[in-house]
Amino acid sequence: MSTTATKRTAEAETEELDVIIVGAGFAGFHLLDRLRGMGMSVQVFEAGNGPSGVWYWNCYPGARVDSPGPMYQFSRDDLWRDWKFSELYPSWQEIRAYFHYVDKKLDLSRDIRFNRRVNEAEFDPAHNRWSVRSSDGSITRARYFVLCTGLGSKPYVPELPGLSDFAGEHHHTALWPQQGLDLASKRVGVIGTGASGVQVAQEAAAVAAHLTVFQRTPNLALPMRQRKLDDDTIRRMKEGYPLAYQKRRTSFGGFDYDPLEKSASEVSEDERRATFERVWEIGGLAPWVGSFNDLLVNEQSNRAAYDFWRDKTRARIKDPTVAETLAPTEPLHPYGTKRPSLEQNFFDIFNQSNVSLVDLRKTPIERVTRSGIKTTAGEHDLDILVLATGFDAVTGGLTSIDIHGTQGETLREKWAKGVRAHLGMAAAGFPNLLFVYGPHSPNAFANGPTCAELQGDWIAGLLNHVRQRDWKRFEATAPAEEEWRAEVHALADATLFPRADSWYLGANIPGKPREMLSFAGGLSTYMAKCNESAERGYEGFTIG
Ligand code: N01
Repeated sequence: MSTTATKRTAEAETEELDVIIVGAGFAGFHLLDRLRGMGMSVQVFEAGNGPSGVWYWNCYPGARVDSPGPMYQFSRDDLWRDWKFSELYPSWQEIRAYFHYVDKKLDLSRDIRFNRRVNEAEFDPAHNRWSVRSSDGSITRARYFVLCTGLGSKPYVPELPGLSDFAGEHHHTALWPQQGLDLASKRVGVIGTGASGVQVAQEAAAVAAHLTVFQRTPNLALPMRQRKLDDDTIRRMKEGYPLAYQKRRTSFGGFDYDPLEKSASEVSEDERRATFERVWEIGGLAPWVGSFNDLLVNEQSNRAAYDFWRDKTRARIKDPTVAETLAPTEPLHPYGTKRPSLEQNFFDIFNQSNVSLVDLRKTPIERVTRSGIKTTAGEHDLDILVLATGFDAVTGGLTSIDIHGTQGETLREKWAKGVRAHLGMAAAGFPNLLFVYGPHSPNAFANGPTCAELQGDWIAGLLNHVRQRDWKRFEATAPAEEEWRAEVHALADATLFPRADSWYLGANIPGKPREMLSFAGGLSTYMAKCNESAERGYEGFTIG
């Protein structure tokens, strides 16, 4: 922190806490409750004006989670017993309502400071304290600093020449106006066809005068199989919750199912087809992570899955040119190596007369003009431009805070040379700092609430261990984080993931090192390794 900032510390607030947490999403909520229950003084700093993490910011039309509601909540029975989502895949409105429900039940808000974005933090080695500065100028000190900023808290807006000239409204999906924006009877353009672009396009197609979707890479989206849940269905589903929550703690992806114990390469053509059909009917992420166990490692199996997806998808699209753009004969990247989104009628909207598709690979954007978008093929007049262009994912939420460690560099500077994060939760040179859902943890490959609970409990265990011994400081060692990095990369190299330019690899952000950011070995293996480290007295950390 600058000298000015340091001076301010003396003059301004001198509040001392045990723990500062950043972010009031699933991870922040879970840790606040756990650590407070251990008798620690804890405060959560949250940039939004309310809880729910990404769901506070992502309130664009159609935003909804693509984990089923029973999995997308805390596993505590005192919480799930009295809660019900009305749809299998809940909307942002219902998820926000869920957070308010949990907040009230656990009385969390009294320790959350909303509208406080944390901008800067510095470790003071003389006192083993973090000084944390937030957007209102206040500085708070704490023994431990825990970042629960999530995967997608730093929106990415690409450099589009002329964007500021646009006369209509333009918004990134994750910075959507809280008061909403009416798309009805407007000419709407959507740039990007990731999960956000797919969802907003589906809604816009239903009400807009015209919708133009600007696609650079096809989304190998899977059928969501959304449905309403009546009370009777919910009651029956709840009978299975205890087992499902037990299962999700030990599964590969933090869901109540695992990939099949069979590879697509070992079965007959008929069996392969029948299995693809079966998981397709289940829908959701099942055709991705509930299917054959070699789809993401074996090229032939992967191609079979792609061909199945392509044929199913093309059958829904009337115009052959549009079909070839949305679901090409030859895949642009292996199936499932970019995050498949869940769609309800995404491919059908292109049969409507008010929807058109622009293939940016053939006709790239030249510039944004006052009245719309000019591609190499012509102009598209728009009233509203939606930037569904994604995030500086996984690391962006952490590196956008100026976090000064003990080696004279910020976390951003350290990771500009490639991520190093022991067990995906701690970094050498940054004592008493931990992060949940961070790089080199299973983040992108694990259901959020499961990960929040498991990593949160592990972190609570570490802090308890340190506190009981009255130790002042813990820190990941440099060799441990190098070893962990090598393991993360080796796991990724054994898969097809490195063959796609995805946010899993940071490849969507110009200048970001291209490297695997997620532990691809599964949540259960990951937690076993974390627990092994704990059993050996937190191997890979210096504590004292
Ligand atoms: O972002 P994305 P997202 N010109 O990075 C395109 C979670 N999430 O917000 O693929 C033109 O996936 C880019 O094109 P390309 C979920 O984990 C979950 O949609 O790089 N296009 C891509 O099509 C998800 O995976 C939910 O060629 C440009 C799109 O923008 C993650 O967040 C809902 C461009 C970005 O897609 C991110 O999803 C929403 C440019 N200059 C998000 N730059 C649910 O739970 C980028 N693009 C349902």
